[in-house]
Parts: sequence; structure tokens; C-alpha cells
Amino acid sequence: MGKDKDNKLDAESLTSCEATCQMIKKARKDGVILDADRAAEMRPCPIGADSACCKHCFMGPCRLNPRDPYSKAGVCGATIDTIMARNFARMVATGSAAHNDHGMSILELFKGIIDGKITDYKISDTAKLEVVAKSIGIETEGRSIKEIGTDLYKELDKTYTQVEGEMPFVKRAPADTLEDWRKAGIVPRGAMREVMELLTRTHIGCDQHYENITRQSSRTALADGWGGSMVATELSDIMFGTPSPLLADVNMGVLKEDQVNVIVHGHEPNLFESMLAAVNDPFFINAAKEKGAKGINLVGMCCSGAEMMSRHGVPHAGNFGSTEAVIVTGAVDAMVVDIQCIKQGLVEVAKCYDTHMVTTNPRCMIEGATHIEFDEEEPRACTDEILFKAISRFSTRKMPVEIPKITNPGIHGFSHEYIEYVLGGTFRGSYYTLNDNIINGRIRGVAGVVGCTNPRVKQDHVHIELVKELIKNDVLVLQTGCSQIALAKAGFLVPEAAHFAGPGLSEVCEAVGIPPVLGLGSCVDNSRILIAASAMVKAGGLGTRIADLPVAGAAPEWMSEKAIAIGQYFVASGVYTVFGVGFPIVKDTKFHDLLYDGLEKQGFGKWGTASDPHEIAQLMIAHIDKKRKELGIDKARDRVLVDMSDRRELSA
Ligand code: NFS
Repeated sequence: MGKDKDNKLDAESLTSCEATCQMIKKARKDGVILDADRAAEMRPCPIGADSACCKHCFMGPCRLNPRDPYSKAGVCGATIDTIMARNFARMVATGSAAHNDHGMSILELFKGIIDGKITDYKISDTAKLEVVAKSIGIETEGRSIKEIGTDLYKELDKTYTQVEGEMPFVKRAPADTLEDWRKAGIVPRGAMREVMELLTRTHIGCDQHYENITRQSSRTALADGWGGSMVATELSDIMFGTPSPLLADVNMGVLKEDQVNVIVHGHEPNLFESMLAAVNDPFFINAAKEKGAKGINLVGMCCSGAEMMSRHGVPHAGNFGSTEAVIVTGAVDAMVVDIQCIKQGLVEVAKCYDTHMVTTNPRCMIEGATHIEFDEEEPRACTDEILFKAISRFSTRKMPVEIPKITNPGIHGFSHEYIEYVLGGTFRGSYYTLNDNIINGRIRGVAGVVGCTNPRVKQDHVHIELVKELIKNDVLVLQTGCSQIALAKAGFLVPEAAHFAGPGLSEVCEAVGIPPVLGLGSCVDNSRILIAASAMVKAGGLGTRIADLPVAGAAPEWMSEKAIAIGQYFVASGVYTVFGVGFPIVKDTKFHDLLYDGLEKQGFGKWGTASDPHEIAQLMIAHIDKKRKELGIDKARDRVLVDMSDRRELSA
């Protein structure tokens, strides 16, 4: 990596995103420090990076030696395995809590609509309401939306509050996968209970068997994927519409110099939906025009941005690695945030460029930001106050504006329902076609590539190189969150990207008219991947549990505890999951063996780590090939058509 004259790393070596690169250079010229430069200044603690320290009580904090992990124990006698398992558990607990908290807000909003207390939102997709209700055993025949919705609320509330029994959405997992969870004792009851129990177990002097702690980590993670995240996705679709493919623009070029630019960045779609209604209100359009603007330009970032893009085509300015850099354009009149992945550093950068930095959620206030609380019963009070501020900032813009002239159009909004429809056609919407193409070898397997960007690695680079290699090897890629945005910026979310795919995958993509990289939405929408995997199992021919499928997952530039929770729910659901950047674990320990090998032997998925994108791809492809071999379809790449009787034979 090269350095510039101030001895800082070249902006080009920090990001693959040209727009972000341009803004890093501008920020340096302006004397403003961004996350990428803070990361260079902050050397990670080597013991913490390996998860070899414990500060769960005040007899320590204790530091073990990662190079000789069994040479010492903590003051209480905790071994390296106990310490790492507890640290891992706390990350899972936090990540699962975050997604469940998000899902719970969405459930409360749904209840408010059904009860008639909240009138600014409505039920948009009644067909999906019925399908979801039926999937968990709620009678829908001849019943009103209110009746079905009331029952659905009551049932889904168990996702969070239930103390005994099984969480409602686990019914949607393949029967054998559910049975595996039952045998292992990891079917989640209610998320609150699982998170509470997991945290209890990590207290000093409680659970001190790394395997037992990890069992509860799996249960708590499953309470995220098959619980809070799935509730968030399904109810958001029901209220705001189930996505189907649309063309949308990504990258900083979506900002408009001659318009009032409002960015909404965060995770819950409710604030964003209300902001969309507000910016389309003629009152505000006129108010903006009176101040000399051509209009109001609403733009998303990060995960709620990905949802709004999938559902409504709202343009997206960039992923986690670009949230500070985008303010450097000087064109952002208001940066509006709700919860999760909101860097505190935004406040300082916003101050430098005279941007309104507004927090809206009581769970996420930031010192120095303006807090305007959002209330779903009266959403416009918040959105309108923000718009007045943004319009007034436009009319008094002091900062020179420099917007990178880059936009990348792409197709977004591939919900599970749409994938089913496009593959099977209206007549027999199903995953048979996908399975057939996997069995006959045109498609080698399916990969989920998801998650954050992390300033410890070159932004977007690992995502892009990994996905390129996967599709070249005929692996269909499903994406969410910041990873989807990285690939959109690289121009891979268009049908023409089929040219970069291997011959089998490109043939299927061209026949069906889809890109080889399908964008499914936000991070909670990883639950769509779980549903898609379950649908693949149910369509037949590829085994009887998710663990049998030729699939793999990756979060190549992860950074958050939510990513760890997601990784663990994929692993517990049966998916081999590879993380880039590094992993907080010491090699040659029993805990390492458990995560990277033992869980697979117990019938689940397993973890993998590699930092080089090509190595990540090779690990995933090798796993997919191993699964193909176990299914007896490793020789099927000679493209024979497989009929129903063959399929039955293969699954026998
Ligand atoms: Ni998910 Fe990471 Fe955050 Fe979204 Fe982006 S950083 S784990 S992708 S915005 S949640």
C-alpha cells in the first residue's frame, strides 16, 4: 500500500469505491478526519483481536497468551475455551437482541395498524398476510384482514415473549432441520428468554463449558434468523409491500446539487416510509422551490436504504464505509438516522460541512446531534421538522458542493416470492427449476454473500472479488445489505453481468432474464435466504435438511456483532459460513475445533475464516462440491435433464 505526502495510506488503497476515494481525498484536503484514517491510527489490541481476554468481573481483566493458550487461566480459573466461548456468546446475544428489537418495533407498528390506532400506514400486501399467517397454522379462509392480522400479531408476539415452547417461524424450516434442532435442544423459545439466558450463562462462575455455552449461542442466534429478523422482513413486506425487481441507482452521484438532499441511514423502514410520504407532499416541494431548489431528493444509505430501494426504487448513496464520506460532498442538507451502524463520527463530520445531523430514535441518541424523536402515531411531526431544517440549510448552503459524478443502475428487489415466481413461472411457482439446474450442474450451488464493510480492509474489494470468483464458477449469488451495495457499485446487479458468470450460470441467467447476483434487501432480509434455502429443500432432490444443500455463506468484510449473530444462525441452520477480515478466536483450541469442525460433525454448518477473497471463494466452492458429492450429483455436470423419478431416487 502506498502513502501520500502526509504519510497517510493512499485513498486508493482504502477503498474500491471511486466516489468514497474522491471524498477521502477531499476530506484530507479540508482537514477532516474520516473513519478510514481513524482506523489507520488505531492499532487493534492483539489479545482482544484473538478474544483471549476477559473483563466479565473485576478480579481481572485477565489476559491469556494467544500464542500459548493453555499456559495460563483467568483468576477464576476460566480457560481460553471458556473465555472465547463467553465472548462469542456475548456478541451473539447483542446481535440477536438488535435484530429482535428491530423486529419487535415492526410488530408493534403492525399491531397499531390492525388495531386502528396508527393511521399513517396500512396493510399493503394482503396476499402475503394470508400466506404468512397460513405458514404458522392460522386459519385464513373467509376471515377479515383484521381477524387474521390480530391472530398473526398474537402468534408472532411469542417470538419475543414466549417462555416455553417453540418460536412460531421455526415451523417454516425443513422438518429434518427442525428435528436436528430439537435433538440438540436448541429450538428457540422466545428471544427475550434466549438472550437473557445466554447473558446469564456468561456471568462469572456460571456456564463454564464452551460446548454448552455455544449450544445456547446457537439457540439465541436461531431466535434472530427464524425470529426477530424474519418477523421484521415478513411484516415489513405486509405493511410496505413485498419487493419485486426494479431498476434503481446506487452511488454518491444520486445526490443532486440543485435539490435539497435528505439522507436516511439506519435500519427500521418506518421512519423512511414516512419521510418518503413527506418529501412527496406538495407543500414541501413548493417550500423547497421557493428557496431556489428544484425539489427534494430523498436518498438512502445502509440497510434501511437497501429496503427502501428494494420496495420503492429510492436511490442509494452507499454502504457503511461511505456514510461519513458522503457528507464531505457538502451536498447533504440533512443526515437522518435511526438505529444501528450509525457511527458517532458522523456528528463531527456533519459539523465540519454544516450538515444537519438528526437522530430520531430513543435507543440511539448521539452527543452533539439534534434529536427529533419519531413517533409512529404522529410520524409527520418528526419528518416535517427535519424537512424544514433541510430546506433552510439548502437556502443558506455555505460549503462548496462536490458530488462525485458516479451512479450505478442495477436491478434490486429479489424477494423470495419473486425468485419462486421467476423460476417456476405463474403456473407452478416453485424452486424446482433452480434445483433442476443445480442437479444437472448448470448451477454449481448457491452462495449468500452479505454483511458490512470494515475499514480494516479495502472497502468493497473483498466483496467484489469474492462474488466475481463465485459467479465465474457457476455459483448463483444472493446478496443483502452493504455487500449488495458494493456489488451494485461494481455494476454486477444487471442482467448483462451474466457475461462474467461461468457458462452454466450465464445460460440460466440469460434464459430467465436475471442477473447472476440477486439483491434481496437489508440485513434482516437475510431471513429471505433462510426461506429460500427451506424452499430448495422442499422442492426436492437436494437432500432433506438445509445442511444437505450445496450452499455456502460469507460476510467478507464483517465488523458488527449482528454479523456474528447472523453467521451463527446460518451455521446452526446448516450452512458453511466464511468470514473475512479475521475472527476473534485462537487457533489450536477446543473452541476453535468446535466452531470450525465440531458443529458440522453434529449435523450443523460450520465456520470458516480467510481474508483473501479468492481463498474465501475456494473454501466455499470446495464445500459446495463436497455437498454435491454427498448428494450424488457431482457427476451430473454433464447436463442431463433430471425428471421427477430421478429426483426421488437422488433424495432416497
Ligand atoms: Ni448488516 Fe453490518 Fe450495518 Fe446493514 Fe451494513 S454494516 S451486519 S449490512 S448497514 S446491518
